[in-house]
Amino acid sequence: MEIIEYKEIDSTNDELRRLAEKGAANFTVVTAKKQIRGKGRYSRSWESPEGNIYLSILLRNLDVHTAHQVSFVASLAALEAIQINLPEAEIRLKWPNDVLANGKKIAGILLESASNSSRPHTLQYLIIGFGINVKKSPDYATNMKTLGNEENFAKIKNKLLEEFSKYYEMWLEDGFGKISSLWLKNASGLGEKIVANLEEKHVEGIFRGLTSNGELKLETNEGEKIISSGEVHAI
Ligand code: BT5
Repeated sequence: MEIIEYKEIDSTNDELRRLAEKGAANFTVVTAKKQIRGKGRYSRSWESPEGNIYLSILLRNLDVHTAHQVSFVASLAALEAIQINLPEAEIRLKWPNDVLANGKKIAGILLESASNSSRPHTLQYLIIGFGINVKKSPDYATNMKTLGNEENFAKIKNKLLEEFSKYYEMWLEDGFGKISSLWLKNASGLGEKIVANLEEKHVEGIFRGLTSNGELKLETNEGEKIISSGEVHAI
């Protein structure tokens, strides 16, 4: 595993994409102390001052149909890396890929992929970007320092990479089943009423779990609905 560290970069995901286009190997990692244009999903921005962790991992040769399941692998790794430093806090996972500490967002994960025109069933690469708030966060979110830990960046990063490798191996060997049940054990809002804000409408229902492929199962007044993308909020 090669780890490339920057003091400052536009976005660790963007840098890793540039390196991937030049042939960077499977499991190349990019980290930065600060990002100038940190990104969330749907072109949102990710506040990225110095004092937090910004880390992206490159994976190659994944199946197009199951690659999105790596977001659950990544969430579990982030959970472990945060929990070890905040043993007292309640760490929960929010579909599809947020990590909450005592109910507030402490980490976000962004998956970006590139397809392969000559091999349409295999991704050319997948980039998994982690933003973990260690010392700083926006007012509506939280960070490790606020929650009382003695932050040690190297320890958190090493734990994140170690746990990611462990869960990734588990996923490669055993498929999504085990990962899914571990994720559900730590999920926020299971059995509770939530609303999924899709592009054009809002769907309300009880969060009943995940499908075998990682979609969200909602029990609504019109029966079970499967949500494969979008936003979910507790109501
Ligand atoms: C995410 O997006 O949660 C994915 C964030 C991924 C960031 C990492 S950092 C390393 C790598 N390089 C990048 O450029 N990105 C990845 P989303 O679910 O769309 O959430 C974005 C929303 O979270 C924003 O619209 C804000 O409301 C909120 N937000 C922004 N900065 C935050 C922060 N530092 N902590 C908590 N919430 C934040």
